[in-house]
Amino acid sequence: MIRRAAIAATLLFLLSTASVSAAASVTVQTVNTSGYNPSIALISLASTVSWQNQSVSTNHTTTSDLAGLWDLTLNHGTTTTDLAFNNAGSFAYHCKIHGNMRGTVQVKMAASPTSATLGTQFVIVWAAAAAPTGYVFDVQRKRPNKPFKAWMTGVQTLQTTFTPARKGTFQFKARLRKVGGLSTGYSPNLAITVT
Ligand SMILES: [Cu+2]
Repeated sequence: MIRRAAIAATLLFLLSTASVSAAASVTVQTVNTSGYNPSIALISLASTVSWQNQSVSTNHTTTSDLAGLWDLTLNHGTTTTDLAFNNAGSFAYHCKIHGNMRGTVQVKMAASPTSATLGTQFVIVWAAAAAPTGYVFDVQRKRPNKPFKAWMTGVQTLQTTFTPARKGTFQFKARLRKVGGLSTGYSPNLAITVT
């Protein structure tokens, strides 16, 4: 799910498939042991979270709550550690040294276009790179005036095409799930509008 220094390649892939641009990276600072600032980092698919440890003497970690996704030491002395997130979802993490330090990385889905007339084919994207080995994606869809329902469950594809059969706002959200195990939270909702 996570790659260091592979952002350019990922972006090229994303642009070529869905014409979606990623937002700039978000910087999360640790000044002392009180927590991560901001505690919620909202990023576009394939964007980067840059953790900056501003402490003179205290090390921290950024460690995914879902064991094994990532576990990095943030060394003291204003060092920076970058991670790119290539799967949509809500990724809770913590510091292994200071248990009260908790944060979340929210990775948005993408669509192209995001608004179009009836009959248009949309590309709905929940990943810019394959899920880690042993993981799959769950994607839910919300039709106009209906609740969210399972749409793609346990898939390994990164995106799909979707041609809505009616006008209105459709929404989507995705998560990463370990086969037979725990999952991340769902991503923020992605909305497309059919006029
Ligand atoms: Cu810490």
